[in-house]
Amino acid sequence: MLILKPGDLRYSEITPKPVYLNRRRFLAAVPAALVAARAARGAAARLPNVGKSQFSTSEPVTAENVVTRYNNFYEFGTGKGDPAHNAQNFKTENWTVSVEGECARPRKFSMDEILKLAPLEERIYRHRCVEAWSIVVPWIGYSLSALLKQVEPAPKAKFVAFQSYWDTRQMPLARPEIAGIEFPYVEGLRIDEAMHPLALLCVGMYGESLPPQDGAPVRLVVPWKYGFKSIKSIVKIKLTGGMPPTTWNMANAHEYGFYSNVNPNVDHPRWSQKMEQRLPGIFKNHPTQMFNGYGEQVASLYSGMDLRKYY
Ligand SMILES: Nc1nc2c(c(=O)[nH]1)N[C@H]1C(S)=C(S)[C@@H](COP(=O)(O)O)O[C@H]1N2
Ligand SMILES: [Mo]
Repeated sequence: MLILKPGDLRYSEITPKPVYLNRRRFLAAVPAALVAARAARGAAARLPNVGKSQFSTSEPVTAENVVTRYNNFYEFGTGKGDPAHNAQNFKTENWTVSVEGECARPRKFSMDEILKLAPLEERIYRHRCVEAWSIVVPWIGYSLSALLKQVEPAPKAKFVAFQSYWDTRQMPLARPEIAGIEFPYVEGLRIDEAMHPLALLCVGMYGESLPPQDGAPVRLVVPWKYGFKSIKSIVKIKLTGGMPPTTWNMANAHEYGFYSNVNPNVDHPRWSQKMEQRLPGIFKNHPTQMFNGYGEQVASLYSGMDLRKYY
């Protein structure tokens, strides 16, 4: 179990967290039946065979209990502590992601298939919310490009549209009149942004599968853009010819553009973006970097573009 290749891994067979904790405590005396136990509904589970990544920052990682208790996931409430509380019983079994649109081989992927598609890597990325708080997170996944290549994007595909799960029975707070945004949550990238190796299809963090409040079972992480581009709990990915609508742009186009690259030189209409609050710190005393520090890798995607106009 501990030495499975990625191809041997089934999402339903990932060791459930209580078993994993037990194993750490009683390593010598683990009954085989316990090791083989199926993941309980929604339980965090250890991901085996996670490689290191050349894209990781060496900055100190933010504590897991900070990152998993301070969330934006409006489907589960707008308070920072709401998702950790309200998403606990989020049911994600039999999850599929439909990848469709302008491509030769549109199809649905199960989580088992997604976990086998490419070797899992740990990527320690800076994450910068447009609200000016930031964290450093050891995400687990692989480049989104690996999934997109599976469906063979057509030359007509110029953008990629993403859609989150939405079900008001599981997410009673996911209503525009409560959350102030439309649902389902949607996001988008230009195709070259989506194919960039830094754009991460993320299935875990801190060595385990994603907890519900951080976007279980699969989300996007786009580290050079403001956090709201990193859409959670993805059910649909569509290759499109035109620029797709995005949730925060629809809510307030003046404040949130399609690109939303981290940029300390372009202020939000209501606050400066020059500095950030690195959690669990309480002061905005950490300088924000252009493209969140990923300019060397991604700046060429925007050469010749006026980043004040394309904010
Ligand atoms: N579906 C969905 N995805 C979402 C959001 C959301 O409300 N709904 N919030 C976004 C915002 S604003 C941020 S900062 C990040 C937060 O990710 P984290 O809670 O894992 O740190 O998720 C993004 N993805
Ligand atoms: Mo955010």
